[in-house]
Amino acid sequence: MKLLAVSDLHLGRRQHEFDLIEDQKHALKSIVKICLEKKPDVLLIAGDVYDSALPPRDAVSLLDDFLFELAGLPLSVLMISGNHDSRERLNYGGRIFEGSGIHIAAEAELPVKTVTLSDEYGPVRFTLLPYLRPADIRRFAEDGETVSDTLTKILNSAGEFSGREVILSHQFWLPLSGELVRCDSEPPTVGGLDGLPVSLLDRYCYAALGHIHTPQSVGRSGVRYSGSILKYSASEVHSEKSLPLVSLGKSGLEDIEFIPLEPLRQVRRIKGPLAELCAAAETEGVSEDYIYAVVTDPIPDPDARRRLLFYYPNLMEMKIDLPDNERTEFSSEAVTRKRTISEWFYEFYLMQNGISPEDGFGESGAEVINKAVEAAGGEEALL
Ligand SMILES: [Mn+2]
Repeated sequence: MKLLAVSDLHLGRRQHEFDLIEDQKHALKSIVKICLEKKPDVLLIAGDVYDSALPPRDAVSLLDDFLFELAGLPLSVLMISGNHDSRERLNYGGRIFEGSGIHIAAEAELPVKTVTLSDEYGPVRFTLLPYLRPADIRRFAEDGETVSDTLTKILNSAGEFSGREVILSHQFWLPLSGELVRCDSEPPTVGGLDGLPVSLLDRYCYAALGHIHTPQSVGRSGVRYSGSILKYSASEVHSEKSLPLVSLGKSGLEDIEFIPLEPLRQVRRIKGPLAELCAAAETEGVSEDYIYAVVTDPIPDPDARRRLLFYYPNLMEMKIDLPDNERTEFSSEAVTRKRTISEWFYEFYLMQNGISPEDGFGESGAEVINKAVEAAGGEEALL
C-alpha cells in the first residue's frame, strides 16, 4: 500500500499583505499531479488545512475544488484538523464525503475515529486523531492521569487490532533525544500540551504528523512531519518542501520516497547595499519571487522600499541592517511594548480553550480577569 502524506496547507493564509491563494492553488494542483503519477492508495492530510478558524471564501472554494478532484481519483483521503482549523467548519459535509472515500476527523471524540483499508497483505488500520486542545485532554482525563496516560487511553479507544497501523496527528510530538528544527511560521508553543513523547506512537508503522513546518522525521523514519506545502516564513528560505510517499509492505514500513513540491514562486533572501541589489536586478530582470531584503547601507535611502519594489514587485519584507548601537532608535513601540497581564491571560485562555474569555465566562470575561489581577496585587506586582 502506498501513502502520500501532506500537512499544514494553511489555505487562506496572508503573508505580509500578500494573498498566497495562487501559490496555494498551484501547490494543490501539484499534489493532484503527484497523485496521478505516483498512484498512492491513500492521501493523508495531517491538519492545519485552513490558516484560520474563519477561512476566506477563496480558501473554502480551493479546498472544495481540491477534494472534488481527489474524489475522482482511485484513492482514499484521510484528513484531520489542526490547531488553526475550526472543527465544525472542517467537518462540514464529512458524513456525505465518506461515500466518495474522503474521511474527515475534526471533532475530539471517544472512541477515536479509525478507517480500515486493505492491500494484498491484509488490513491496515488508520487512526485519525484530530488536534486535541488541553481542554479536550482535561475532558477525557480521569483523576491522577498524566497527559500521556490520557492520550494513550484515547489511542487505545480504537480497540484491539493485530495488523499494521498508521496514525495521523497534529499534536506537538518530540523526539526522546535531540531537537526539532523549528521556524517562525509555527506558534512557539501549543498550549499546555507541548512536547509529547514520541514513544507513544511506537505501535504505528507510519505516523503522518502535522504542525511543524520543516519536513523532518522524529526519532525514526516512520514518524514524520511532512512540513508545510509552502515556505510560510523567512526562516524557511532554505527548507525545501517535499511530500513523503510511503510504501507499506507485509510487515510495515518498507520505503519512503521524497517527492519535491515545486512552488509557483521562489522565496529568496537578498542582502547588500541598495545600489548592488538594484544593479543585480537590472541584469536579471524583474523577479516575481517573494523577496526578504536586507539593505546594508550605512545611511539608508528613504526611498529604498519603492526602488526595490520596482524590481521585486513581490517584496515581502525589507529590513535595514543597522549597526547594533543605532538599532534601538528604529524599534517601534508596537514591538517593544510590554503586554499587560490581561492581554497575556486573554491569549492564554484562547489558546487553551479555543474560545475567548468572553465566550467562556459570558459578559463578565474582562471582569474575571481584572479581579484575578487585582487579587494578585495588580499589574505592577505581576510584571
Ligand atoms: Mn501549521
